[in-house]
Amino acid sequence: MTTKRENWIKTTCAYCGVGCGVEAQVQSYDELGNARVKVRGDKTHPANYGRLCSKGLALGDTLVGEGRLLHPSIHGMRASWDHSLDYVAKGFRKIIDQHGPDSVAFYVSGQLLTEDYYVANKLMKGFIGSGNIDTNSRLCMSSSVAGHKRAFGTDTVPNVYADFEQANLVVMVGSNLAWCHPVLYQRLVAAKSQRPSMKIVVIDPRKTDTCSLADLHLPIKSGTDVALFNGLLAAVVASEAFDKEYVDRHVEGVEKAVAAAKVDAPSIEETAELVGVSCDDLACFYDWVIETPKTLTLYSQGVNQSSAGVDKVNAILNTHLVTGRIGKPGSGPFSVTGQPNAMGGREVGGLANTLASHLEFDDEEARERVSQFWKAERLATAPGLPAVSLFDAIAEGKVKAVWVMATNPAVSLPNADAVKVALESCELVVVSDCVSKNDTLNFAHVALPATGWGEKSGVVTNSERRMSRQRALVPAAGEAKPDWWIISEVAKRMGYAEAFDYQSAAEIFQEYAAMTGLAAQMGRDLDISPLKLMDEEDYNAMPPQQWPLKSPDSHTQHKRFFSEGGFFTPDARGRCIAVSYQEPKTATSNEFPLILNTGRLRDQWHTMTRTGLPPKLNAHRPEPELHVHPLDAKAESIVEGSIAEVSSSVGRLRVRVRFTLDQRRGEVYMPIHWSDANSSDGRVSQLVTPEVDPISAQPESKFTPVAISPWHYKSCALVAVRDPIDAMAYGYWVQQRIENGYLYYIADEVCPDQLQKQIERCLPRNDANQKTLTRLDFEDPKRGVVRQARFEHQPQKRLLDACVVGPSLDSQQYEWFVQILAAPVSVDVQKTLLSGVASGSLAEGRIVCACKQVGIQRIIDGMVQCGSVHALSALTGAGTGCGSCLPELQQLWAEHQDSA
Ligand SMILES: Nc1nc2c(c(=O)[nH]1)N[C@H]1C(S)=C(S)[C@@H](COP(=O)(O)OP(=O)(O)OC[C@H]3O[C@@H](n4cnc5c(=O)[nH]c(N)nc54)[C@H](O)[C@@H]3O)O[C@H]1N2
Ligand SMILES: Nc1nc2c(c(=O)[nH]1)N[C@H]1C(S)=C(S)[C@@H](COP(=O)(O)OP(=O)(O)OC[C@H]3O[C@@H](n4cnc5c(=O)[nH]c(N)nc54)[C@H](O)[C@@H]3O)O[C@H]1N2
Ligand code: SF4
Ligand SMILES: [Mo]
Repeated sequence: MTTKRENWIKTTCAYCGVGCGVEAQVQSYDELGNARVKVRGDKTHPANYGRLCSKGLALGDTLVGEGRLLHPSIHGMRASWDHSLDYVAKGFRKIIDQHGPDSVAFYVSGQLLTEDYYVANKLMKGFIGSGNIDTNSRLCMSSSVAGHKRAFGTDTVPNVYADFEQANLVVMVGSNLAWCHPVLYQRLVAAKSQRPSMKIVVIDPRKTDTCSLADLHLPIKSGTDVALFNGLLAAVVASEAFDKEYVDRHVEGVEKAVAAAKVDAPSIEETAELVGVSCDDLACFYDWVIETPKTLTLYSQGVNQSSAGVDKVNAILNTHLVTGRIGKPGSGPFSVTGQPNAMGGREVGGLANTLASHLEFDDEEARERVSQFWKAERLATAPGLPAVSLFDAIAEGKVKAVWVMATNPAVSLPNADAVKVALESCELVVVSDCVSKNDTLNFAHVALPATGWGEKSGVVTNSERRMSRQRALVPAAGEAKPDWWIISEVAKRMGYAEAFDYQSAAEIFQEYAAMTGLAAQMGRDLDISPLKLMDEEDYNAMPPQQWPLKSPDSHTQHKRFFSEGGFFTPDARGRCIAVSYQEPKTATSNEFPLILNTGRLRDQWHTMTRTGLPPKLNAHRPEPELHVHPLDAKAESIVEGSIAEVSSSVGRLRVRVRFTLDQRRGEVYMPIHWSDANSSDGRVSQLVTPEVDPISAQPESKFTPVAISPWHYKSCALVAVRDPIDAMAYGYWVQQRIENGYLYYIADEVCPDQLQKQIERCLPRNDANQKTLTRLDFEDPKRGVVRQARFEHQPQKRLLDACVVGPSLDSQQYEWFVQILAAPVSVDVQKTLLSGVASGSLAEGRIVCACKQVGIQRIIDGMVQCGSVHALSALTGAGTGCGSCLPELQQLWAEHQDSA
């Protein structure tokens, strides 16, 4: 084994754009070759200084063989690498020869490493000669990219994480930081507890866990951010916060922007009315901004994923430009990135409308230099298709071959059913992934196994422009290969051997670093050219460092942009952009009266291919739920905890309903994580209409008009099994990975008796085993519920499977099912199965704290003994791991105080 046992290897987290430093230690390997890997935060890493969130801490538990794609296949048949690479190269070559370079495309991802991304971009734009490489960052960061370019001349994030600690006012817009960037949130919590005078404002239509830190929450109507920030712009320019000197020296376009803002926001009353918050709250927000030079505005998908995404971004940037509060300690606009290498993809030019290295297609000199640098045979001369149009073009047969890498578009693109139809009709679909099963792989003609986190090695760049190394910890699973290798091998087979003859990731990184020198010479912001001198050893030892990087050892300072102007526009002045509030492209109607908002959960990552594996990450929110204001639900005769049907103009699905006052009336919310791989109906993007921002082409993922209605099912079941069952036939099902097995939430239109028979038929039968099985049936005639369990006696007594079937199941009562296969067969288990009422260790309730596995029941019981959240945390253990559940603990505490 190549990994040294005692050594802690420094690497970077696989998930969000915070880019936390991780230290990992391989402890041992089991007989199946699965590594046991211990993970802790890297105290020396400037992104997290040792902290990790629940997902980061569980990274070691995702390094399991289960579900991995282990070897290449063509049309479902195992194939050698050699044959598969030839097949892909020939397939692409043939289509290009017949139909031209724009008849093929790559659809890539912010989960690729910089080296992978660089090579993919070079192959498509430099050698195939098409702009048709786009990335899932289109769905994520493209509005911020476009907004930055409009205001700054380049895609530059001006500030750094250290500003979180230095700000006196932090405004979070469309960001659920507590769940999506938990370690940054913890930095804010720590800063505020040290300096309670620091103020926090959250602007989000929903009341999220992030609001538990907020001094002010503005639950604006979805989509109205431009009006809100136009109001702010009008207010700041009329106040002492207007920095005339900075504006005179460094900013253009202020007058026009302010004039447009005043049309939108003639008075604070009218703005408050439009955005749907109280006049007092709005005035308070504006006053705080005016009186606080150290204001940091942090924003994310509530801003970007909108048909007015770019305007939202510029509305925010305008307020910073006119106050000169940009790139200074504690003040500036801060777009936080989503994926681990969202920023790296933007650097290399992975978006279809960027050429390479922050250089643009419309710049002839840039094209010439890039062409020379790459010795490109036929450099693309124009931008390619952005994601949504790309899949339209596939459906229309204009794009005939697509290679999908490290993303799951059949789940994550809007109008996801149409994406499936497009893939189905495509002549050649190649998918590189780490898992053997996801919704996109269902359409792959060629499936190529890629190395995943813990196996792969390269560079990622986080939200503050800091590049960190991901390092391999364990050997690749099966025949998996690094993405850069797969792409380069195909490139060689397409006839570009010289340009893609890479021996290592280090070599690619050196080339990329050298290329940024071109950009720097042409007056761009991105420059890491000194790193081209690194040799393999330097690369392996590379510490986290931030760009721009004028010399290899300048990584110790914090680097900010624009405090003294120096924008990357022809006249070096920043631009205020005149923007006006526009109603979202699709309006609600009588047919679709509610607005569907979509987003993330604390412990899941995207389509769950990794975070769906460790049972402890599934316990917090085991089933997809639609959050609805009770009055909206009651208006449609929908009951709390029941399953409703949700429909939009493009799709329809069934989902469990949860009432909450955290939703505005008229708006509902559903998480993005479930897919066909683990549910009948959880793929929320099948509802999302494919509207995009006219400038960035980023989809409007947070605003789809929908209707809800009750689904009249007659029976429900929970089934705990040791191996997966085929649940396809049921009207509604969700699969959850639990300790030692799987749990299925099932509902159907057949009566309970019939459902029970169906379930029995799909339970694993092993006739040889029948003699050693005990089967127990418990009936609860009052509730019409049947509980059933099968015990195995050899080789040891254990519960084989268990189910409960009835006309309706109050989920509160059956949370113990999650633990049933992990519990030893004790009196508690038998009693619980008999009565349906949990006792002993099964009485935990829904899990709140993922690290310490503390359930809601233990927390509620603990409240009576405790005088503070702190004491409650100490008593129950909740929040003493990564701390990501502390906001929820605080909410529960507040609710408890209220009811007391
Ligand atoms: N746990 C977890 N963390 C993640 C991820 C994950 O999958 N799971 N994914 C990562 C990725 S790739 C990304 S991009 C980030 C996303 O991070 P965030 O952007 O913080 O996450 P979201 O939940 O998508 O959306 C944020 C909030 O925008 C609000 N919102 C919706 N519409 C509007 C609006 O019109 N105006 C305003 N002001 N707010 C609105 C939503 O209610 C939601 O609470 O998270 C990253 N971190
Ligand atoms: N409705 C709605 N839709 C959304 C969003 C939303 O808020 N609402 N958010 C959007 C955003 S911001 C994002 S970022 C996207 C995310 O959406 P996706 O990118 O589609 O989601 P993931 O599950 O992260 O898909 C990554 C895939 O790559 C695989 N993978 C992981 N590592 C590697 C690797 O190293 N190499 C290769 N080849 N494969 C790898 C994983 O197994 C997985 O199948 O979803 C977007 N879609
Ligand atoms: S905040 Fe959590 S998910 Fe994000 S990088 Fe840090 S540990 Fe990973
Ligand atoms: Mo994202």
